[in-house]
Amino acid sequence: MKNKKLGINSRMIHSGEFENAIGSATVPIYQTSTFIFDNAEHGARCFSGEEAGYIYTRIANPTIHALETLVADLESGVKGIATSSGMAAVNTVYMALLSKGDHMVSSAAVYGPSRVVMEQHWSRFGVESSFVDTSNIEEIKNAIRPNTKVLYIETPANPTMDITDLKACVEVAHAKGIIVVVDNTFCSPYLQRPIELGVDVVLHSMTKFLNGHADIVAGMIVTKELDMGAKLRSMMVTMGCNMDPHQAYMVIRGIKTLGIRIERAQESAMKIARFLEDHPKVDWVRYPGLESHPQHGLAKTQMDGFGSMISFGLKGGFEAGKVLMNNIEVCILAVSLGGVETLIQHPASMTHSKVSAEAKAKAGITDGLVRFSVGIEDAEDLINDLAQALDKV
Ligand code: LCS
Repeated sequence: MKNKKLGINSRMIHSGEFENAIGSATVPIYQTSTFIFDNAEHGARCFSGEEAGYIYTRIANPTIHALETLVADLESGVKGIATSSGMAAVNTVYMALLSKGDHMVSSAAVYGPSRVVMEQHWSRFGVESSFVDTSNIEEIKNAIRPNTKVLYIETPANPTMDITDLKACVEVAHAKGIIVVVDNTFCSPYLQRPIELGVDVVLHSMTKFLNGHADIVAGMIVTKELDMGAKLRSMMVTMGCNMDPHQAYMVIRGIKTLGIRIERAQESAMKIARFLEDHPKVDWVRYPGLESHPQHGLAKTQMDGFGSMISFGLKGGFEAGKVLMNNIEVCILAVSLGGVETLIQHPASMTHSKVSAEAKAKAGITDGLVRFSVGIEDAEDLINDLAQALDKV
């Protein structure tokens, strides 16, 4: 972590550990499944932990290690554990931190599968869960039980854009020995570093902003403490949800432009949010940068910028939203987010379709909600595109 004192944009380019044997300007792709031992004794020492050394790519690989140390540095953590996808990161955390009879309190609005896997699958192994509005600290306090082990938060939440006060959560949870986990996908470390606010574990779908080019699926876990890092790494290795070296190379490449991509996208997002708020066919807009966002004040202090995710609803509800989605020309109708291209999707029938109707209603994921991930195209083109599609509504 020799670059710790540099600014975050410099660290995006220069952080990350790798042994540079021949002066490569970028991190090479070590596309190998296994590593040669000097002799039998060396192999035994690597396995016993007596000597550090690469053994097998599911356990560790130099390209993946460079990415893990890079993201850990950006998140102000001590250990990074790369995973094959964001869901692999979510499940590694659930499996390592929750046992039969344990309970998790989570934001009600989270990425659909992060909730569904808990309610439909981890419940089969005796793990209990409660999904509450974590933007209201009282709801968290009321949901905590004697067996609560994990508080799991998404802020801003997918797709409602609700914002949770992380410092307040840490205070409440740590007083009861509860581990705080934050899915930081919507912000990336460029906009929010939960570990600096006391959070224990941060995870990412790096498929989104960190990679940023809609061409890779990848995940990452970062921990505040070394022991927690070792525990989660051991679970990732055992479950076999490791990253591939090529995937790691692509994400390292993407991260180099994370700062400029986010600056550009969030500048456009602010303009688009204001355009939508003023449009007669738009019923409501949820963007942390708007004064009308209920947690706008908290967003200003907790985040270093408002990001590029917007949720909104049209006066004509879902039918009007469908007309909008079917008539966009520059924006792309697709799930995922955080890439250079602007994406539009309908959570109730797409990313959150497996969440029960009752849970969706309680979490504020209404049928009329349309989610917008602003890319780095010209803002004027995006606004003109929305305007022409809204004309058809
Ligand atoms: N966490 C959040 C906040 C996400 O938005 C996603 C994916 C995941 C975790 C899972 O990551 P993955 O395994 O896909 O890398 N979110 C998606 C979305 O909103 N649309 O498509 C995927």
